Amino acid sequence: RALGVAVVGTGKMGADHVRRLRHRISGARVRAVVDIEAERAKTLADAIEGCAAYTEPAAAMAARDVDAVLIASPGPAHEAALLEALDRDLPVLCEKPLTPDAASALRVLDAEQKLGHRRVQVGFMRRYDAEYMKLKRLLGKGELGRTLMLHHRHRNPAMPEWFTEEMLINDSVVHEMDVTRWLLDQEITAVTVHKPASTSNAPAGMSDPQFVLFETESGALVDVEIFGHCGFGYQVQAEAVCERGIVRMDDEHGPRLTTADGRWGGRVTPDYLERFEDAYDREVQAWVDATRRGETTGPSVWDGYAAAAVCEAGVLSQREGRRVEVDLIERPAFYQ
Ligand code: ISE
Repeated sequence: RALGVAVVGTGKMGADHVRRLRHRISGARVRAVVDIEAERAKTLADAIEGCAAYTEPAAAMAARDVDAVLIASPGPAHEAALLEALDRDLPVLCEKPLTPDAASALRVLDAEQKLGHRRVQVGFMRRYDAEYMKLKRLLGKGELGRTLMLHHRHRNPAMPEWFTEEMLINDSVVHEMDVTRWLLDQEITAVTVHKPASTSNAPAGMSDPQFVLFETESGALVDVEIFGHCGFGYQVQAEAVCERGIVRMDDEHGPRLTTADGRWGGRVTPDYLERFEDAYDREVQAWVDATRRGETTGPSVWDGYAAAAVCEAGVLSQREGRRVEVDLIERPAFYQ
């Protein structure tokens, strides 16, 4: 039968996943939606056949027709929902960040190991983006030799008003932490955050853009430009500098036009939901398919923990303006 999914959190991301599960994904049904705002959950559930509304994740997880959980609530609410789902041995797709800090991520790591099998896929959707997958494939072939540097650019048109300076690191740059670890197949060992001149579009108290430097186990240097209020659109680019060549992914995902007024170029996507639409679809379909086979694949709790540990170093560096080493436990055999 189709996988019965409870979606926890019905904000921007949760609502988009509900739409995706209903209209773009095969083999799944939305059976429950959960939000602390009861009215919001009810309005959403009322529009979906066979779907009930809840304000408590545990109540939704206890429902008879719920087989799996998609967590899309704000990061600080993830730990409780994850532990509840693991306690019930329910498969989970958990939006990034896994949890807001390394200590809470470690508690989830412990709970999954106690359970004895993987149950959680972490929502690092860039691993499912066609261009990142191409980049990963090229680097993996070995023809280009070792990767010496990675340059990332991550630009958002504007951030919501509740977005803090720390979130530039643990909500936005967390994606580059994950893709860097994944592309290079190694851990990030230290982080330094620099703050260039700030745009006047940034809210009071937020220095924006920021320039983040990662060091990795092999000695590769990785820089990230994070720009929260660039104004023009949503843009994610990466360039790998290798011993025998360069691989670059930029704005090629859309068509490039030459127009009557003598210009050429493409359109910049307005936000991440559009830019990564295909990646989200591929990610959620992979989760549904694996879950129905009784498997858990994709980014693991270890990946979520490692990113949280790098975030912690990043936020400290952002605050104190110095290089901070990443404090990581040894990788358990369970996650090898
Ligand atoms: C947001 O939460 C995301 O996950 C987006 O992918 C990222 O680009 C954005 O900066 C974050 O705020």
